[in-house]
Amino acid sequence: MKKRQLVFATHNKHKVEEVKSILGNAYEVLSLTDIDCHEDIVEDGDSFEANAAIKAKYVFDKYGLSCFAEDSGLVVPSLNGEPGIYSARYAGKHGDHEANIDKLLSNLENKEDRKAYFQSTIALISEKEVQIFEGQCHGTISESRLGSGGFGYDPVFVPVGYDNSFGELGSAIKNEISHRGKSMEKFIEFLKSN
Ligand code: ITT
Repeated sequence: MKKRQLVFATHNKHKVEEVKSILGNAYEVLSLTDIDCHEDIVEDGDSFEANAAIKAKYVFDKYGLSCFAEDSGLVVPSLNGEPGIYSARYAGKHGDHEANIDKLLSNLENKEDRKAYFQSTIALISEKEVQIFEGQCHGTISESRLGSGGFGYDPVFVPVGYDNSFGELGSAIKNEISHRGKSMEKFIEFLKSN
């Protein structure tokens, strides 16, 4: 049987890998590279939801393809919600994960409250209708990097109930408990019922 194709409007190859692994074999996931879209989509919304919808709408309007996009980030309440929607470019350059972690650790140096959560917001668009699916994963920010697996802030994020960071826990555990795992679970339920 031919697999159902899903276009995932992202340039982030780590997200693609995680989403493919969470979705399993039932779907074929096409990234922006796969559909030959190499433009930078300007994410100028003021929320995760707005930015996810901007990415999905861009692809829908330009290519006429139903697709989904995900906007995610790390929220640290004691830093007034930073880095939040600016997580990918917290230290200035988009996707400079090492510099982003350095800035986060430095800003948390004198803070007792190191609680944080990851947010994942998926926007699915088909025939102009947008559906939103959300997931969160709570934890704390470690004093220094622990492990080197995953991507982004994974080496400094220790999820509730664990002593290890996402950088140490491996993809199977991460996908089970992560923000993306949770938003994808709701997304998959929706796909199954439609
Ligand atoms: P696309 O917009 O192309 O999907 P992106 O990396 O720019 O890719 P976002 O704008 O959604 O994606 O920013 C997400 C950032 O949040 C990401 O670059 C990391 O810094 C952080 N982040 C999100 N999920 C994460 C995760 O599971 N582990 C570690 N960091 C994560």
